[in-house]
Amino acid sequence: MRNTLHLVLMLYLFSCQSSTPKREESVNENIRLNQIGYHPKSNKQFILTDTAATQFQLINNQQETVYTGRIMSNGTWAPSGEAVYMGDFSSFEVPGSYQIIVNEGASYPFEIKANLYQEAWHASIKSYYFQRASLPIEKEFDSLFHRAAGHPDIQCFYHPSSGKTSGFLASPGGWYDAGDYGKYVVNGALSTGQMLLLCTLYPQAVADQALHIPESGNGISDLLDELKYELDWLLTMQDEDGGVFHKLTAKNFSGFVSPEAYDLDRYVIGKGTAASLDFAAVLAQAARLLAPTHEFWSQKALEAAEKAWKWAQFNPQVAFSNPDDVKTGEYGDAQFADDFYWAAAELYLATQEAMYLNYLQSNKETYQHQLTNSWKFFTRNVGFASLLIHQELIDPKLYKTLKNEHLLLSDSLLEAINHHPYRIALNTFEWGSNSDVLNQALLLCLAHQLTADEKYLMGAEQIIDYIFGKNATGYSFLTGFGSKKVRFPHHRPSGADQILMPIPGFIVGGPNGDRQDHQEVAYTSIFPAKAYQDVQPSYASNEVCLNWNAPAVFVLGYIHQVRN
Ligand code: G3I
Ligand code: 9MR
Repeated sequence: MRNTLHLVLMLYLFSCQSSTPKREESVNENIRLNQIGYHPKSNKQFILTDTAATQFQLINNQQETVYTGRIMSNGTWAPSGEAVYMGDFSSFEVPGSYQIIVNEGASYPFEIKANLYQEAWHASIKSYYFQRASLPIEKEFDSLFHRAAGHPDIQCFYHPSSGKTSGFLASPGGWYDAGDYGKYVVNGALSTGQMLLLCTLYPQAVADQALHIPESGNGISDLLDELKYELDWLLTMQDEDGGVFHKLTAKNFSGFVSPEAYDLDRYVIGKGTAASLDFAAVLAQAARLLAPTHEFWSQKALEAAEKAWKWAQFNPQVAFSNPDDVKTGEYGDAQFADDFYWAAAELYLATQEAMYLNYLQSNKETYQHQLTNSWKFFTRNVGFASLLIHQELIDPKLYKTLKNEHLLLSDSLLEAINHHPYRIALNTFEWGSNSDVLNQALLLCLAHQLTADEKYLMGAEQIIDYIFGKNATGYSFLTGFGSKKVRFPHHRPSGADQILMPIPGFIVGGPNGDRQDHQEVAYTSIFPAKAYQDVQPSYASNEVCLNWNAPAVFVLGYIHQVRN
């Protein structure tokens, strides 16, 4: 069976390669553009390096030149070590299939069309289904990537750091965090919270049955169903006293084995302020959203959230760091102001109780976007976003202040984009840099939602161009999509399944100048914006992760809603 699949895939890949490009010239990889394409109304730019060209042509699939434009210099960019040039064909709006042609060759083919991102967006959500622990991925829901259930997690040991000394915890379900099989509260809560923001704005954006998952057909949005799979797991991580355990992992990362082949004991590890507050925040957020469809569940979720908040009031400084015998992901965070803020915001919106509002008013958080480690800092932005989306529930003065600050931040991002050789707003490339650009795009989408000013939407789209190939590596960073595809992500299920292609719908970490895996991986460039290797051992540039996909789900979904 696997051999037949292999053959089918080889034929598939071969047919893709032989049908593109249409021009005889081979593809010039120095032309970097959005390999999915462009919406007719969006900015349409591409980047060019190593060129003497002064002009470009846009050709259609009959090889006719439909547009000619000038190549301009965007200056040099230190993070990639390149002289960067750009072409712009924004005014050309005719749907169709095209290529860019310059002296040195042709680009990958791409499309101009409406409804551009639906497929990529749905895949980015369905990736969470493939991350489900304790459940088989049924053939019925994916004929290629089906697999047996992994990690029942019904009898997990308590590590001493959890504060418990005997017994077991039943903690089934939830999503694997990333390429590893750990389940981490802080990161799971943040990722779920970011996607719940999209559900708040567009509750019906993902219809029931749109994703083809086990819950499809139950009358509820498939996105909400997918998020509830994680929320139900989060509920199992609360201790009787209201505090929330930090993570459920083995003591070490496993080898590249499939979920069902996993054989390391699982432990409930740590209990702390960040986990408790992020749990409180996301469950209060979900309680509000799921109340119409899951009334009883919502009451329980809100009670759990309030209990976790109370625990954090009495335990406001319990930081987590890995015990000596634990080597899995840390998600360490010793600053809790942002977590308190997010939790207070969601609890206020869910209950309208004055104490939460008092907290927000007397503990103002700086309105900024700190880069890298979004689970550490971005939680405050989820709180801001929830408050802004619920203008009707908050004090007009608070709304006005938050809105002004949001637009100031968004304007500074747009300013940075307009002066950036690659038309993005990032110059520092660390672990998970793709999530940094995506979180910037999320902020711009919200600015568009608050103002209906197209410039913010265009900024978000330019950032998405980067994700799908208009970047210094030329890769399209969502698995399964684009012409220059990621093939070997650091993702255990994809690595262990004998299938040539990785599971689709995952955003990989992206360029990382720190290259923490340099002993295992030979990087072909040490320029930070090019420090990316599509090889399985590259955990520092090519892993996948819940909190890297979540802003992609939000941004692709937002663009899909407002552009079509
Ligand atoms: O910010 C500093 C920078 O100032 C300094 O120059 C640089 C020097 O190495 O380090 C930077 O911090 C790094 C940080 O990421 C931000 O880039 C840390 O060294 C680096 O260890 C840290 O990596 C984290 C990684 O786990 C290792 O703990 C990633 O942020 C985080 O996303 C990643 O998360 C893992 C989970 O632990 C386990 N599951 C997979 C997941 C994704 O890889
Ligand atoms: O495989 C691990 C990956 O899932 C984690 O995110 C990453 C975080 O540190 O660590 C990976 O494990 C590597 C370990 O940290 C160092 N030795 C090589 C391991 C991967 O082969």
